[in-house]
Amino acid sequence: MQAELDRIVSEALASFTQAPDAPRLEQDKARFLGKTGSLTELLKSLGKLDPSARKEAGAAINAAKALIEGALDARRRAIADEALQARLAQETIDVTLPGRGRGRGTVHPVVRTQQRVEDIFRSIGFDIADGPEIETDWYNFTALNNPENHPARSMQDTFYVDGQDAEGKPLLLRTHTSPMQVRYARTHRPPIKVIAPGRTYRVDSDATHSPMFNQVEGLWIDEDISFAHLKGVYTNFLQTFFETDQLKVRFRPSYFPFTEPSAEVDMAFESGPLKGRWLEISGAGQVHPTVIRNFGLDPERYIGFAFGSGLERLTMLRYGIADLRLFFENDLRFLQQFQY
Ligand code: 2U9
Repeated sequence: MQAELDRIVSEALASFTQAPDAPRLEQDKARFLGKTGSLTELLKSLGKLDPSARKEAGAAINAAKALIEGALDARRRAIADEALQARLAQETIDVTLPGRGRGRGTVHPVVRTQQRVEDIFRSIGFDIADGPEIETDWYNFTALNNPENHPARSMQDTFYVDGQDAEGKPLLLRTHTSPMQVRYARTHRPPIKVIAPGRTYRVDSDATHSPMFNQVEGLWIDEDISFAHLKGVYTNFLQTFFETDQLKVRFRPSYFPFTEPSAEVDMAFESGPLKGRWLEISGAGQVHPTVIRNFGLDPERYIGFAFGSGLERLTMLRYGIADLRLFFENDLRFLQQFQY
């Protein structure tokens, strides 16, 4: 009996050691400890022995069983440990590497200027208009008192696109944001107090002109809005936008078909690197009676002012940017400087 047990134990220990993985180990276990395993068969045969021999043999079998189970457990742990070590070796991560981060985008500086302008005018009760970039001749030119033969209407100055309006006239890319205000004024009752920011298009391309640029125009129409209101509102706007009271504004007589009288607006910083230099910043004036009539209003009753400024120009002066083309090149080294 003992020889038989020794043989089974050494056979079990040898096969456990050679088992390459957990499934094979469990199969091997069944050969010794399973229902028909060799050790189990020996246990079953105990019944045939007389009681004294049975006790001795039972103790010997249990000792052998304990040896086998101990070896089995040790091999199970060894296999699990080997598997863990293999996974760890394969899945090494360098926990000292910096995180990848997702990179935060920034708002384009010209868009940021548009947001600032909107915030300032909203704070004094102006509405913000929106409208189409493809316009009709009437909204872009006629409503604004441009004569039929005005050079701005020529193919040299304006981008025309395929298609035509109800009058059979060709469609065009708006050359200013004014048509948005005409649309707004024709659908709202006075007081009309609105700004219209957005993209505009002109056939023009050099160091200081881009075929696409952004404008903001403003319009305030009521029964008693004067040039004095224009001077107050626009001076206050510039001082808020540039965050300084050290800023002078002057209005120089000029001409536009849609305003009468008309003015060029200049500003000069009283401190800083641009100190004392007059800079053209905008055009403005009292809205022409013909334009008021095109709103569907009586020019004998309603009067007010309008102004127009380039958003790229405002942005360049605010940040000290010398070259307009930087806005359109999408160079991240430039754009990333405008975080806020
Ligand atoms: C309506 C009536 C009148 C808007 C005005 C200017 C003068 C002007 C330029 C500034 C720089 C265009 O971007 S720019 O090149 N604008 O000089 N704009 S008055 O007058 C209006 C607008 C809308 C209904």
